[in-house]
Amino acid sequence: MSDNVATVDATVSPSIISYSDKFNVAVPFIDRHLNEGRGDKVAIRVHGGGAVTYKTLAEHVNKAGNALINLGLVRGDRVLMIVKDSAEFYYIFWGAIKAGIIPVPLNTLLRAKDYAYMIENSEAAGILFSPEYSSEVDLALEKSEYKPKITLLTDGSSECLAKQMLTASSNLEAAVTTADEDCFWLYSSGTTGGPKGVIHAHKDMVVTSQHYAVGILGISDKDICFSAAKLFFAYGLGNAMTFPLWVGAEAILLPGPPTPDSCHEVIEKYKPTIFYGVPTLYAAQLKSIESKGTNDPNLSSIRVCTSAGEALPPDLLKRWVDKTGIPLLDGIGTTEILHIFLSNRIGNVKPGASGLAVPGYEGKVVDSNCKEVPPGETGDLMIKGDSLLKLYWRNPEKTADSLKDGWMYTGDTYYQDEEGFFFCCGRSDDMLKVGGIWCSPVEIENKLVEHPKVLEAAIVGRKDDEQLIKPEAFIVLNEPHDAGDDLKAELLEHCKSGLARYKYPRWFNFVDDLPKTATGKIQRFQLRSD
Ligand code: 3UK
Repeated sequence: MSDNVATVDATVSPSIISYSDKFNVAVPFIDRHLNEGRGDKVAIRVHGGGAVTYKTLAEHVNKAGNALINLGLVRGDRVLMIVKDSAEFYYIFWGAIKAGIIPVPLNTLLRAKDYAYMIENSEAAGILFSPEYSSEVDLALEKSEYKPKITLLTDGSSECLAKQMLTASSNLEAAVTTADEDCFWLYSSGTTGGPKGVIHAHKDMVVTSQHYAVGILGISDKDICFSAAKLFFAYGLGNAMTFPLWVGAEAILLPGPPTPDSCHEVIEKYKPTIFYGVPTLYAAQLKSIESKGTNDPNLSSIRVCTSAGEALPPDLLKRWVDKTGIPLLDGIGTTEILHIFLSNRIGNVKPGASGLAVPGYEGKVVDSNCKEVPPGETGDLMIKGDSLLKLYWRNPEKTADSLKDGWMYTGDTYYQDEEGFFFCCGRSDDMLKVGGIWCSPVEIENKLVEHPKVLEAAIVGRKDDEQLIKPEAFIVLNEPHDAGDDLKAELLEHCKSGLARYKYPRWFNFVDDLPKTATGKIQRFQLRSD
């Protein structure tokens, strides 16, 4: 077998994937398309920007990889990416991988203290960022004890990466790596402790693209993909980058925030065939469509929509399908497993369920002894498959707690019905998913307690009118007589100014005390309204 080849036997289900001994995943995802005659086909269209062909993509990936090497980065170095959805995101991510450097895309909505933590935790050799995020990154670099060798804007300055790429060679030999070797990281958050570095291997993007995108979505080079979820999420990374690149399809990128109006504009203009969203956005899109009466956006190019990040309420699913006639598939994925492993199918959707196991993955619901429970009984969801993280960076305890004999605890509570469909019953910890994005109650509580008038705070999830979870605050004040709408407004501002923008509490309640365990741990479940 030649080097850098993944061979797929799709005559069996699940398809069997094998890898050449030497395997750098940048070659099948980027260079292969030139050998297969797709050089002039469009790979990426940026809303408000230009189009990039597969040939230009391959050249720019090489230039970016060479620029990183020329800047002094070496194999195994981590490079943090705080980069908006853009062609540069692709160049840096794949250029790094091809050069054996490890890209670590970070959530661009985070704040300086989050970035400072990640800089220190990863001991990154480099940090690359879009100009939009300069102020948070500059602050983070000031705060961080650890100083990366290279800090560089992607574009827009005399020293930026785009400038370095101009003079870099457009030829780059792929670093000799193997299918199981470290390839890229993503950060995942938990209720306690800082975010954890999730290490993925070269083969993992092949596995998710083949099993989910080909197996469930039936993606082909005729498809045009548009993901409202950004590339820095594992969900968006697959949707708008690895899936189209695996089959030679086209991706549409929206650099700005995904609002109903901006998404409808992109859909009408670029006519995607696959649209990937999150429940909060589908709810907002429906609201926008319903409020505009007769001028419905033209969504007719879309053959399938996906929903992930948080559970899709059955009523929302029904309203979407009634209004648009487009199938909407709820599926659950995690950063650790990289993409969706339980999913509904086109033509086989059960409202309220996360679906059946995606071929290539196995799922089971277990009790506290790790023993499988019968259908209808609730327990912990465990998943087995070939795209599971290798390990959490410098966190052997968490790695050992999460992985058992090739199975992974997802941290979700589920039950299975008689037909094998999986139903989500919430998290087994207190973490919240708000608009599909992680939200630690502890982080919001800590922010509230920073306010001089707040003695203690607890955050729980509460369902809004669309049945979607948002944070609700319960607050004990130092001086109970301060309670009132003015203080609520002040606390809201306090949270908005210091936290990522989706994390502020939508409801504030002043209470005399918080329910606690004997050891003083807040019992958040006692405060939940459902
Ligand atoms: C929750 C869901 C119910 C669940 C993700 C698609 O969300 C992704 O990854 P994250 O690491 O979060 C994982 C956690 O989110 N969740 C996600 N999808 C659903 N809960 N129904 C769903 N459909 O708690 C899970 O453990 O941010 C989503 C693809 C790749 C991903 N990484």
